[in-house]
Amino acid sequence: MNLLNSHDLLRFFDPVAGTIAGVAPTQRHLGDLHGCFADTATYERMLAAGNPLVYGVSAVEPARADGDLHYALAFILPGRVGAEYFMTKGHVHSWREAAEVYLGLSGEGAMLLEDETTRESRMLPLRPNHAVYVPGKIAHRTMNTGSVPLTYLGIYPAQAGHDYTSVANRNFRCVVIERHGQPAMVERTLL
Ligand code: S6P
Ligand code: ZN
Repeated sequence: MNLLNSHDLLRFFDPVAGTIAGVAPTQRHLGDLHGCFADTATYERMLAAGNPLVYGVSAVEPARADGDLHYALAFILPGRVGAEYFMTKGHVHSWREAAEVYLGLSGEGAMLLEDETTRESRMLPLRPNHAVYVPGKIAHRTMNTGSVPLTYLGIYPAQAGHDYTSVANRNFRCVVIERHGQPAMVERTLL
């Protein structure tokens, strides 16, 4: 097999829309985010009034051989459930050792990282000219903290996979809320 023909060598993306030409985004609506928001009363009220689109992910995942890379361009729309910013479901990689690099492209956001074992949490900014390194074994979730769509690119090993279940079962220890006009990380149980 010719190596140069077996890979998806070139793609064109829109850094403001957060989409890749020829790739249909996987769409996540508010109803797909059950259990993510600490303010369940506001979540249920918003869901009853409609089921808005929250984010979309366009993944380029052509091959799965050792050493291959995958990448995904994502957008998260601006919005909040109570004080909590619109966010992704969040996951840890099925192959726990798989790290990932996020590059902020447009808008303003934050990433919540959580060590699976110690549950130590960090909040990091994600915006243009910011690169966030997500080490292996670290659960990660992204939120839009601004007023326009947040877009970013994530690059990860082809074998990484997504484990949503273990994150959904124990949830992130912290949530990111707007406080005095700024993103702040607080313990979920304190909200
Ligand atoms: C994949 C990478 C991102 C996320 C995207 C959506 O490893 O971390 O492309 O898939 O941020 O988040 P989630 O939690 O719905 O996959
Ligand atoms: Zn990931």
